[in-house]
Amino acid sequence: MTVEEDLVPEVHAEDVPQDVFRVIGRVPEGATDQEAVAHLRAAARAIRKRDIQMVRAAGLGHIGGEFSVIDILTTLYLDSLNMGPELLGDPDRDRFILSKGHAAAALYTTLAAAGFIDPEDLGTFMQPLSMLNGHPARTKIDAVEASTGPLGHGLPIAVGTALAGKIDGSARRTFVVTGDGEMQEGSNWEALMTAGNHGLANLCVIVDRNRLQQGARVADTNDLEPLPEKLVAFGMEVVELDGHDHAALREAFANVPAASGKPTAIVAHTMKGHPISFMSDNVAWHHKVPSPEQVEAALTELEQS
Ligand SMILES: Cc1ncc(C[n+]2csc(CCOP(=O)(O)OP(=O)(O)O)c2C)c(N)n1
Ligand SMILES: [Mg+2]
Repeated sequence: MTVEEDLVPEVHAEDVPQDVFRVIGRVPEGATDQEAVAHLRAAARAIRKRDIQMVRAAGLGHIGGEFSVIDILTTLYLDSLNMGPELLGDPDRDRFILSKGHAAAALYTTLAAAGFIDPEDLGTFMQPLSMLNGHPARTKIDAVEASTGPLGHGLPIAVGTALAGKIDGSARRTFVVTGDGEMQEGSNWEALMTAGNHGLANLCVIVDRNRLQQGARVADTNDLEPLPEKLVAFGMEVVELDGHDHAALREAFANVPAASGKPTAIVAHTMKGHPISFMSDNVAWHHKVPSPEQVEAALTELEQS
């Protein structure tokens, strides 16, 4: 079997369970910190379960980078963003851009959990004429603020979006998630330089620091370190945290805009494939499709997580 055959297997959707997925909704108003974190943990578990089923059913996807970013997406959409389906027409809503657009299935599942898209539509992921393309399309989904996929574009778009918000005198904030391998693209550093120069305090850049890119470790390809120091030098307010810690993520997002007036850059330490034992921190799982047995094993691990 060639590597490509291994990566793009013949799939039969009926081979794997397709759970009924329902809108989960935001952390309820007035929830304690503990209740909020419990809500987000349960939501992230459900999102991972549906995501892996979608990837198996489609025979395509990027499960490693999806599982590394799901806790970040869940915290943003179900708690931190001033953004909900009823606010889509409000120019002062917060904005979110998934610059690492290959993690689209994680975004779609989170958008369904938050009520932006019909959970039923998740079953169409990657099918002909589906709005759920392999990479998010602004032209197909209202809640997608920018089409992404080619790496190195989402952060520059987010900087323009944040600059527009500042010019408008709006309180809206712009959040963007980049991959760490993606930070090797020079366009990101031009964008950061602009954000620092313009003091875009309404911008929050989250680097999904899973230390892996496609087929290799970031450090073995084009090392980013010392990443926090570089971000400071570009004028950022830098926060380092565990990107799977919902409490830490909530606190960091709540602190945007930073009192210093600088843009915020969050280095979110994550694991690709988290928390699945045979995927976590394993370079093979960038876009490998799990077998039905691996889906079952992952679902069991998620139940116990
Ligand atoms: C400009 C560009 N070059 C190459 C690719 C193919 N590609 C998709 S994902 C990826 C690796 C990205 O690694 P990283 O940013 O670390 O993402 P993560 O580890 O979170 O999946 C590559 C090279 C692309 N989408 N865009
Ligand atoms: Mg990475």
